[in-house]
Amino acid sequence: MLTLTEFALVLILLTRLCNPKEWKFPDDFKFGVATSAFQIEGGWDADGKGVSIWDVLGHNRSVLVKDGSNGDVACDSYNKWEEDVMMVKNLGVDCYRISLSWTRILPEGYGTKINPAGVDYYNKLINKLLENGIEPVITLYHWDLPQFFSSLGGWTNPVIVEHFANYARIAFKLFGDRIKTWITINEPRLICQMFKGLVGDVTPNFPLGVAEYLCAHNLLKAHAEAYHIYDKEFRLRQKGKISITLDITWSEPANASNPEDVRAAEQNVLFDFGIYANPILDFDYPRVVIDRVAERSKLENLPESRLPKFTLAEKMRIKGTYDFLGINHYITTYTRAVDDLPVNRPSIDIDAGGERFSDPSWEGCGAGWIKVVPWGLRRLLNWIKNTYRNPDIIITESGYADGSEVFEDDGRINYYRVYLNATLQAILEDGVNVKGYMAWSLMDNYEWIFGYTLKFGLYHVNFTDPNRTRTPKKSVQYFKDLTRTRRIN
Ligand code: PNW
Repeated sequence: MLTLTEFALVLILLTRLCNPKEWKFPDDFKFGVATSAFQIEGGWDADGKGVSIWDVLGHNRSVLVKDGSNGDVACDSYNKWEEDVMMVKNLGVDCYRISLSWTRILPEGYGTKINPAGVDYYNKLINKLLENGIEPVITLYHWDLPQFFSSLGGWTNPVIVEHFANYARIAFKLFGDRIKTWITINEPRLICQMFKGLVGDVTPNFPLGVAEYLCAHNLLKAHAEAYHIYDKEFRLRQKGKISITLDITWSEPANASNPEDVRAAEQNVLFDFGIYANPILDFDYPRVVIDRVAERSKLENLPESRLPKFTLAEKMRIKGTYDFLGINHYITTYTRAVDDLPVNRPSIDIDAGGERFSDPSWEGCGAGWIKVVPWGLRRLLNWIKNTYRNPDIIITESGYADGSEVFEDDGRINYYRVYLNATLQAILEDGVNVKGYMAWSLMDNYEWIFGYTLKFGLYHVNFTDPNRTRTPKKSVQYFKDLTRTRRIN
């Protein structure tokens, strides 16, 4: 005779056998690869392009870049775009995420003086992708701010909102007839917290703990304006979707049975990610962010909170401005609760509290800040599902860096295998609505302040060769098999 438990186990086994859930990506799931304009195009002053803050950083302050390099030529995609399209096609992916260079289209950054050569470049690229059955996914802003806005304080100045809206409208008008997926802004956290709304080498008196919040505030408004312009003026005819891409670092409590650690870990996610996600997917900034910044501002004897307040009308205008949620994910850390640091100089890190660390046993890669922790991705996907009513999610970046030239890139292959498996677990076992996964990156490229020292590409690029020759790494074959079978081997 079977006991009740044994009977239950046999029953579960039988149901599993009769209904084997196919370990396969759903038919509507999209695979893709991603790049961004400044990191690959080069042609920094070609055919009437205007100057961006990253051009200026690379020319005047390249000491800030690890190898002293700039993006003047980068992967030379301004000239080699046809080859890029063939590389994407070879992978068998459904889409290619690129970004537009604001100053290639509007050299001055503001107004309506459009550069025809820039428009021509993106038209050719978009059309070629479509001819080859690849969907172009377009990010309007991937960090290359027109230099003009820099002296005005970049994203910390509210005038940016109308100028971004103006640029967005021009882009929808020029290219929207062929674009089904738009992303307004890539990774506000990095723009505001790492680069302080500019490019990051801030002066000693820079208002830390203030500028980051001003930047976030303006950026959220700019995103919402672009969304509403699309919604009101273009959606009916163009029938696309539009949202934002937020980067999310997963923060796991150091000790899950210690409520203080649990609170500290979630607080970190809310300060990094919720500060942008909440106003868009819920309403206003997260309560804990509002309260903590107000409380600490008071301790600092400030007349009001360093976190600006939205009016009710603004909250309403930002709420719901997403057709899906784009996320970029690279990092998982543990967080433990620590006593708040004394009031000294304000900083967003102190506002967020807690202490982050990673497990030394986690496998690393060329980029010290990336560790291979696939369960972090699964947890964060579930957290988003539970916190924001299960939105459609597109993973718009995820990737692995080598610190040197590696062609037999088994580390990268393993990374994609385990991260894609975590994605599949989230979809099939947890019911998270993940609709796509884009690998960062199609090819090695200009990795911001790391210059050309970090290699994220599926294709290798030879940066000492004037031809910028591209060569497939072993991971290209892995991706071809993945997109053909839609299974993780
Ligand atoms: C993203 N971090 O940046 C960007 O969207 C890409 O342009 C970039 O090339 C890619 O990730 C790889 O770095 C990030 O330190 C940079 O947490 C740094 C972090 C996260 C994202």
